[in-house]
Amino acid sequence: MTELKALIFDVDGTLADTEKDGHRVAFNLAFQQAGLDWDWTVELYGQLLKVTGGKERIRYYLDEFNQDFERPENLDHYIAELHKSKTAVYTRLLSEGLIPLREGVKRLITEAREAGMRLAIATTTTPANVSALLKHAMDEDAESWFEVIGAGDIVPAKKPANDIYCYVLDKMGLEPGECLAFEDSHNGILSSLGADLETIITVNDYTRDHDFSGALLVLDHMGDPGHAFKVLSGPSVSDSYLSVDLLKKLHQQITVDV
Ligand code: XBP
Ligand code: MG
Repeated sequence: MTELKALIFDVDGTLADTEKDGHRVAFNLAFQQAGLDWDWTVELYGQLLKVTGGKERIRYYLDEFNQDFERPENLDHYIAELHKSKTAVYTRLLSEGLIPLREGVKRLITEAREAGMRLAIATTTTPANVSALLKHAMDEDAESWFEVIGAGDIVPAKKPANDIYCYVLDKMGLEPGECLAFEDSHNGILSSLGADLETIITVNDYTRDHDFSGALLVLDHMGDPGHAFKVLSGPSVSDSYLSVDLLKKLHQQITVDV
């Protein structure tokens, strides 16, 4: 039987609810700083999340929602600069402790480390954003807990492409069957399943109604002792929170079933 050796985590929406009150706010402040009147409301941002990656999302906004904007000659450069200032704002917001980790995240990651499990990150967000979140919301040294941090433009294609998960697996020298992935969105699970990774989903307000076909388990959150998760789809489990034991049991079931 294949042993469960590693856990690979998405960041935005999975480790923390970063989109509505973090990334969205940072985009709007960067737009203001650049003298733009663009306003990404909570509702509009939900539509913009269809496209992953901040630079890609700005371009999608101009293509689909703001065609009247007079584009500068070098649009790529303009977007890159705008995005740079968005990253500066976003990391500042994180350093002010604006975004906490989601329920159960730190507990599960701590338990996994103690159990000797290998840990990695696979995300489309900019590396500086991952560092800031881990440092300010998890632990001063949390970045060092993760053997590989696959983030941002390190791969040619962002999620829903499987590139970032393939990159992480390759760096770790692991087969997909030795790992579990954690995601929160349709684009995320397309990416992880595209790399043949069994995936556990924790939904959030933006992703609750997404299609999670193929997920191993869909939960409202990871749960904690005293605050049980709700299983939204998948096998019925008697546990009330994600623990290393439960992950091993789920993984064993898949390996036995195959
Ligand atoms: C996260 C994203 C990112 C962030 C913005 O998706 O889509 O684009 O919203 O980050 P996932 P940057 O959780 O699937 O990785 O602005 O740094 O690109
Ligand atoms: Mg996500």
